Amino acid sequence: MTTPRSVTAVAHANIALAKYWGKADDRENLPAVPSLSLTLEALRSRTSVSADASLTEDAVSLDGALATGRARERVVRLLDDVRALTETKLRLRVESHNDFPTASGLASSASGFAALALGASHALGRPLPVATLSSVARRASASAARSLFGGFVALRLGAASAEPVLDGAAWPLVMVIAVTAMGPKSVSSTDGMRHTLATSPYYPTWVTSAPALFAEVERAVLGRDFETLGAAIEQSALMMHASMLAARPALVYFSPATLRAMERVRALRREGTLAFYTMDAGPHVKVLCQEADAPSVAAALALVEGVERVIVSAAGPAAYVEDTA
Ligand code: 2P0
Repeated sequence: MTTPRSVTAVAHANIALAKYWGKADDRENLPAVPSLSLTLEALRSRTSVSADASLTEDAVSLDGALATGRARERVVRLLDDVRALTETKLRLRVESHNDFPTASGLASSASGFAALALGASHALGRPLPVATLSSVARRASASAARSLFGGFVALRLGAASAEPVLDGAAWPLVMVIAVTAMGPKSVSSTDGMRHTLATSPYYPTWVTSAPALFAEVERAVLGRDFETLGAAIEQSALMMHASMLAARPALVYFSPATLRAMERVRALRREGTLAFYTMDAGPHVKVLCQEADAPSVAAALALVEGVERVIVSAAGPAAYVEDTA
């Protein structure tokens, strides 16, 4: 144990290659399906946390604005988990910044809660094992469990925490993100999952099909088999979206630009460039390709009508503590 202090923790966002959608246990926030993701270098959350004995409650600021309501509650609940594990009662001052649009389907909750869990345990002077931090982050947002680790990361069915599968440097794939709209998404992932579970006749099929797809994605990653990986990640994303589309009312995260970008990726393949798409709870299209093809894939996506910006990212590192004050 060390003394409480001020720290800045950094965590990178991750994009799932085998998707998580749906919960087996709402209270513990345990996913109903296994997932496997790639942590991304280009998207990060930087979270400063300091223990402050003069505070009577946690002070939370997100991207420069004081957090209130549900956003603040989720942060405080995570901090309560870290306080319970570190046997401290100190209140914390939290300032978190993302270097990409928040709540737009670019996984801001994943990197944000991962950085928060790491920063809080260090600020309280009791760094926790990474598996414990991953489990704490999972309770706040299941995808956040994966952002404690770098490269290819799995959150297995029933597991409390995520685990690394393959180092990013061992297979240097690139994710090209076609940002199609900057506005906040209309339905949060948590609400969208609840709605899909409650009303979609395709949800049970998604849940029973996902483990085999996850296994195929993991085998393809370990075997560095890009064509099999690509086919499996597209099916995982589309099967997940099919479950949402069959909900009542339908949950549609695609915009016209989403469909245009997907078609551009299929055309790239017809032209001989291997690239594969995945989409999350937002309209952006994330395209996985091999390193040498990244410039041409990025150039092609930038020309798609409705694509506002293209972000090119290599695999990113595990979450880390940046500095101390
Ligand atoms: C994923 N997504 O595997 C999937 C694919 C979006 C689509 O994890 O309710 O913010 O906080 O556990 O982790 C986004 O959902 O949801 C997500 P909660 P989370 O990346």
